[in-house]
Amino acid sequence: MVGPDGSVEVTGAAVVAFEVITLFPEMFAAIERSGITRRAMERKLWRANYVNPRDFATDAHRTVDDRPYGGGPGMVMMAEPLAQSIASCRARHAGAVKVVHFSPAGERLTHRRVMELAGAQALVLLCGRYEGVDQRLIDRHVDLEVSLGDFVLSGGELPAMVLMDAIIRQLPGALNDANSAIEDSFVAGLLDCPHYTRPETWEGETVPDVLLSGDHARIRRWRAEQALALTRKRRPDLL
Ligand code: 9D3
Repeated sequence: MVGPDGSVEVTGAAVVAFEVITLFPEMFAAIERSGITRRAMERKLWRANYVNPRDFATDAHRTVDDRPYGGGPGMVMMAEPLAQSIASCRARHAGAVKVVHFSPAGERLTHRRVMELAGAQALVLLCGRYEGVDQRLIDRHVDLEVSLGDFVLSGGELPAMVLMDAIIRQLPGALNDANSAIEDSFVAGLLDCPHYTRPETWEGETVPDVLLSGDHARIRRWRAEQALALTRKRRPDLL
């Protein structure tokens, strides 16, 4: 509901609780402190709790990783501190929670998966570091493994924030302009048309005449043609 002061109030809407398991909780300031995600948090559309597996380590050095059985480079995250981290997350939620592990071996994240996960009440986001996580922990506790694509990152935190951002902007009331999320999903399947704003001439380049015509039917048609042409050129796989 839009109030007289332009504020957007959402009552009884879906609220997503994220339980984030990470060695670097401070990274998540990126979505808590800025932009749409910050505003959605202020509107209480989502909340996050951060669990550091180091808090469940048992030695003086608070060790959470160890050398891989069979040898090889790098270190592996130990199962027990992660199992206890997941248990502490589950304990905060009455209903079912879904455990998502971010891994280069996961399935590629898609809009379809984002929408499915946006319906969850609580998501446990397990962010790995080092070479990976002990496979027994994954087999026992993880419901879904997600990758962002075929490039190498330093850990699961940025992928977790990508998923959180994608979910949050889909929550009713997260965007001021009600049309934005609808149009996002309407055009899903096509790339967006080009956009222009003032000034009308910038460094000798003008805005396409049609956008200044005021003929909204023509503008709609032009944008659809541009979107289709760009998709054919850049992402023919979408057609
Ligand atoms: C030597 C094999 N590497 C796997 C491709 C080792 C390795 C590299 C990077 C193991 C873990 C990582 C850390 N990456 C993630 O945790 C990760 C990730 C990514 O690197 N790319 C795309 N999506 C994701 S989701 C989590």
